[in-house]
Amino acid sequence: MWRKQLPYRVFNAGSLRIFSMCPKCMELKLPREGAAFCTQDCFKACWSSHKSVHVKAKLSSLGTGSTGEQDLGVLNEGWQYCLRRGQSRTPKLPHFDWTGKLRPYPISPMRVVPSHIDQPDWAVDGIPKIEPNSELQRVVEIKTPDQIQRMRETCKIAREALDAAARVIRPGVTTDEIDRVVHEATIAAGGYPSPLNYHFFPKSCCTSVNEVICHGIPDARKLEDGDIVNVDVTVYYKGVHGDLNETYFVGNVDEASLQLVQCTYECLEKAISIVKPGVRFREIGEVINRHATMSGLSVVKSYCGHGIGELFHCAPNIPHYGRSKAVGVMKAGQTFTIEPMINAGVWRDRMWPDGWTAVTTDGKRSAQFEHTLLVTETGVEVLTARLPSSPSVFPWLNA
Ligand code: EYL
Ligand code: CO
Ligand code: CO
Repeated sequence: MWRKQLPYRVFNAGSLRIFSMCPKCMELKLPREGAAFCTQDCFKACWSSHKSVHVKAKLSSLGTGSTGEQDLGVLNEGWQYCLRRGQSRTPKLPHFDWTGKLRPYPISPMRVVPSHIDQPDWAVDGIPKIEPNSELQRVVEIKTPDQIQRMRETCKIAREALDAAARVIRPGVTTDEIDRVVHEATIAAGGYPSPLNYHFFPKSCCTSVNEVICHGIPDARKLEDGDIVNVDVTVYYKGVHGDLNETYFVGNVDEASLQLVQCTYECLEKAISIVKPGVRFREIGEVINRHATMSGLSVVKSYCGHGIGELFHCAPNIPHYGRSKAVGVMKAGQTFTIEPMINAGVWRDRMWPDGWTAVTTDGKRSAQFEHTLLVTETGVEVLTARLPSSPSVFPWLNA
């Protein structure tokens, strides 16, 4: 989901960021990325675990089985602490007025994508270069038959990676383990997990538990009986992206959470059912808002659906709330996502100190479903539709 106010101000600061460099890493000529700390305080807070980087680097320089993978592990070790300027995720929790019971946990080193896989332009340095400057941020592209065929293939890979994640969800599994499954399913199919290093996002998918609205970072927290967890997968393959997500039940979930997740599923289905040439984009939010409010639920306003194709995010912007200022009408050949986030309590969102995790301000639960869609001459094709092989995890879909 894309923030209505594009977060470029925040993220472009990344390229201008002034880091504190670890002097020992400089001496050992270790890669800058692993040696950079957002502040002196962050460096001090991280020292007890960071210093192992020097030992590992010395070992690998002595030729004790130095592989590219080990080097990348060293290179990325600093990132789990340096997610945002002055904020450390672990081992010390930052001061924050947490809105619910959930807390951040440590995150594992960045996963590696084999070099034979075609990467989007942010994979190396975290900064998308084509996307923000493209005219496709303003005009909605009509895809060619070749682009559409490639998107069908990519979306199927994304669907299968999400289904693989759904199959491992149960109490005791960490969200990092879900990320590993998504990452491996994606690269096994020859794709790149689009979120990985997108604006420095450190993982291959988003996992959003309970009061997390979206963009939760997979971490060491074990899923608990009664949790709900959204898994959001985007794959880059043959030069195009495919984006979808679903919210799953962990063990036995209370009735209110069942209602929340089912209503959110229905919101997406109802929105998809109106898609055809000539319909205003702003109608999508009207349909979603009507169904959610009828069930006593609220619609998140800060994050929207988006155009997708050779770019991960482009025009059109698709608000999920009512009375929006969204402009334009749908035309055959357009591709975009619908990804409503529905809250059990109030619609307002806040961001965790990590700069990514969006949570409800009242700490109540939030659910989401997402599809990538193609407008056809007669209606809509759901490019990320469930497959005969998809696991049956939603009771309302069972006959
Ligand atoms: C990474 C980058 C801030 C995703 C979507 C992962 C998160 C927060 C910066 C949109 C934007 C997924 O469309 C998306 N999901 O459906 N950023 C995304 N990230 C990220
Ligand atoms: Co999306
Ligand atoms: Co998504």
